[in-house]
Amino acid sequence: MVPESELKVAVIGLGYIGLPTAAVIARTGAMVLGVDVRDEVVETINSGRVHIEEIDLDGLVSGVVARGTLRASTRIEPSDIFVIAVPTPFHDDRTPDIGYVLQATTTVATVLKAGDTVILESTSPVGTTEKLAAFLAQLRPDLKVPGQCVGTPDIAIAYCPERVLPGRIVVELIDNDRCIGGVTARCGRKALHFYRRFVRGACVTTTARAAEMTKLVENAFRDVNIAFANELSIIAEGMGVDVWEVIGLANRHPRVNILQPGPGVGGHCIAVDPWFLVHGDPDNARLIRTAREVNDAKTDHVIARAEAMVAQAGSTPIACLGLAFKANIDDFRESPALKVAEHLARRFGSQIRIVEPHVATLPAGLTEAGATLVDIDTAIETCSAFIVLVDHEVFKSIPLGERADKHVYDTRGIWPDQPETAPPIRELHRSAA
Ligand code: SAJ
Repeated sequence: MVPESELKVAVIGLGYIGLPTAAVIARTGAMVLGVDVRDEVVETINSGRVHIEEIDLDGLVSGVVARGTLRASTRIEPSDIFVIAVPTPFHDDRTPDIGYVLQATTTVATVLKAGDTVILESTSPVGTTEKLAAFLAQLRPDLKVPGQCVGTPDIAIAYCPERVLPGRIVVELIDNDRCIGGVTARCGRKALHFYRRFVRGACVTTTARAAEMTKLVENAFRDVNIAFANELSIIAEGMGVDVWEVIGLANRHPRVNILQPGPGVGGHCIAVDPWFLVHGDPDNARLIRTAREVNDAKTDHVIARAEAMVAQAGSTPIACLGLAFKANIDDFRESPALKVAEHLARRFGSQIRIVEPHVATLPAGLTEAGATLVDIDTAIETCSAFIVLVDHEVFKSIPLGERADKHVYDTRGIWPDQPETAPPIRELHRSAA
């Protein structure tokens, strides 16, 4: 094994996963080069700062940059290990787009040499790592590529999905188990040695296809379970029952563990990845597709109820609490809260006030529609109606649940002790009796 201080690692893609991964590897003493196409991201990191909000990431990055074990560049350099952590979005028709993975592969191919290891971490449709190998073989016919050659390959290729939870990324990068899928068993073993340098959790090897599917299955599992909670919330609303109370009671059963309903599912993972499975087998992925549809439909349901509430509240200012896709983070990707707020702002314009403690300015769409960003105290003073879209910790301490003079629509159940929170009508129009 190459000694820690001499190991050169290139991490391609310095986003929510790539940057923390690069920093955690750099902390072990390896020399890490982070590569990104965005000049401003490279400059920010090289000055010891971060462009994303994530607990403990700023201190970690400033430390490894100061120590000289992490630096960023827009250009790749020869390395021993290449970790690809670029986005894998879907096209408008929801078919997977692995364009960034192939682009990163082209970049790696320019400096790849015998003995190197290429690891894909991006969430990918089953078969992507094999495609990456075939593509590399085309780009570098001088190298023996695993799965594409006879005899011992010159390089190793593996798939190892990230599984970290935004808000806990730095901890989970080290503590979570890793599932490492080699294109061949030898590739898996080489990648395993690398992950053992910085992962405390168990590292388990398998095939690349199984590792790819495992990642998709994990997120589809969560999506299906959230869909169950969201479906329950609409059924309970129609029956005049507090869904959070029912879930709390049902979860007292030793084998029941229902998740929490909300305004829909956001983020770049759970709202996207299940479609990769559906695309892989459209005829049989029936439950997975339905779960996606149920979760998306929950956002439309919340929009309709919120619109009814605003219309009934008259021309008074309305506060939307939260824009992020989930609690205590600044990430708005695929955020149902943002979708609801944008919809309300387009319809009700300057009547809409946004409270989002994690940002200094509103996204352009909201500002253009006339919505304004206010702090929570201003909202309490000036707004008569509140729509809770994100369960940020700071909102939980607001005593709005006890204010009979405010209309409240709490889509996250952050004031669960208030019997009025969930049932229909009273939930929406809790005004002075
Ligand atoms: N949500 C609910 N109810 C719940 C739990 C979540 O409505 O009970 C919503 C959240 O508000 C959010 C969305 O679901 O809008 C997703 O949030 P999340 O916390 O479930 O997951 P992510 O997207 O932050 O991270 C997930 C994680 N996957 C799993 O838990 C199986 C994480 O471990 C993955 O690494 C990450 O996706 C990823 O990158 O794939």
